[in-house]
Amino acid sequence: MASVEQQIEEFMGGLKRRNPDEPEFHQAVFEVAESVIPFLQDQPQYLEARILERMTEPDRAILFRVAWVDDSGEIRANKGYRVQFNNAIGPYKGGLRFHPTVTLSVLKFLGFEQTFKNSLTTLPMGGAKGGSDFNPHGRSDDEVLRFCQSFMTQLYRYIGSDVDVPAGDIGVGGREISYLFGQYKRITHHFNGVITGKGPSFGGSLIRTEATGYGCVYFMKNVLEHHGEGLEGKTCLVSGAGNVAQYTAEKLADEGAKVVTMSDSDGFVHDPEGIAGERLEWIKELKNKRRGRISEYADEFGCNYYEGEAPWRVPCDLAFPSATQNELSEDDARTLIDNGVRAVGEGANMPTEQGGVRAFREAGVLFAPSKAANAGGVAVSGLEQTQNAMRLTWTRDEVDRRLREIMGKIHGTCVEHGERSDKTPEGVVDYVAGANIGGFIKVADAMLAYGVV
Ligand code: NDP
Ligand code: 2IT
Repeated sequence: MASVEQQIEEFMGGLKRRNPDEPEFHQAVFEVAESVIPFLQDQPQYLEARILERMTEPDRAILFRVAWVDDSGEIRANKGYRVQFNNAIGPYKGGLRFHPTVTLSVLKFLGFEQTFKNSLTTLPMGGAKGGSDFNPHGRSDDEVLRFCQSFMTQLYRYIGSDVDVPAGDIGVGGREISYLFGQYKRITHHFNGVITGKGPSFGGSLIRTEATGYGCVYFMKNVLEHHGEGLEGKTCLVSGAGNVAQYTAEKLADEGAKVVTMSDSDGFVHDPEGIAGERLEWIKELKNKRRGRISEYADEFGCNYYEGEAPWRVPCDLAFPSATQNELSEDDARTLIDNGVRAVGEGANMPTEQGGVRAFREAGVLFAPSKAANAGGVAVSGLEQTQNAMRLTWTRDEVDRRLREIMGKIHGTCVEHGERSDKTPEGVVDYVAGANIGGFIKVADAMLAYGVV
């Protein structure tokens, strides 16, 4: 029998041969394989049934053309995608991303991770991801409307409230979800929970907008408390200034922590006074309404702006990468460790490069991987589906209570499977292993039950 390391290498060799030129997908699978293959050594039922091989092949990937007309009357064509990764435990569920960096590799990594994340939430949701290389930056509302209508005209036949339920992600917020749902309804005449993140007047759940950021902070609170610490008084770095970053910052301030940075793709602002209260409201207005740049914050509040840089060299206790994948390199991780970082909560999906993840785990930094830490968003999407199916709405307090409870359960699952890891020092839970193994088991058991599918 080959050693565990050889088995991982062989597995990854096969995956790379079958999926050439998909570096993000390889990275996401490697992180899982590294935790799950050692676990499988005592689980012959999963090994014999080749569950991991099957779980790394999407059920299907749908590719389509999105043609639309810009404001100057020019015809444009973008790529559209929906990767339906795995529906073993429930209808496909996952966001749509509109960003010029979107490729099949990016959506496969996201759909694969989503399968594990959704399994961790305890709700019945499979994994999917979709989107387009369309760039909404600088586009008028009319252009975004025409694009969304064209996108949905292609997508609608592949989704449904019991089939596949999209939501937002980078570049897809309340405006885009409304345009997409409006077009779905117009084509099909169906008003149902086919998409989540809707406005509160047409079936959206309260707290969905806040859920990813709030959930990430609730998860971090669990992590710190489990290790005998708390959030109060902690200095925090947040990257990004979008949906996840805004509500991570908001909840951190509520919990008595201080957020000193936020960023966008042009650079970051460092505000030692703390980004909270009216300063944070100003950022929401800037990003959600005026759609401006984070550099304007530095002019408004008289603090420093660093063009072309990420915030990771600012000394802190906690770091929350909340912008995009691979935004925190191994070097950044070492700088954070040298500066005494205690914990990292991944608000974005796979924001830390592989070498960075290894460095954090080896150094005993409490590292909360995205599958677990940012699962609050999709969890409240799941609660939106529940409310839509029941045709009623829960109060803010009710949804928030359920979100806290779910983040606590995810934490418990991670501890159960990550407590006795040899990848982290004694006494430090390995949340990477915990999330990967915990997410895997439920999906794997369903696939075993179905026979050969
Ligand atoms: P938004 O579009 O609201 O915000 C994205 C932010 O990240 C913006 O500040 C953007 O800056 C920045 N950003 C995007 N791409 C890059 C890049 N290539 N380099 C540097 N900065 C970049 O997206 P969300 O807040 O919704 O998503 C952020 C992350 O969180 C993503 O990884 C997403 O997958 C993940 N996530 C989102 C969930 C949700 O519910 N929305 C749920 C779980 C995870 P700029 O404006 O300059 O582009
Ligand atoms: O990455 C994610 O979990 C999301 N973008 C949210 C998906 C959802 O269906 O709410």
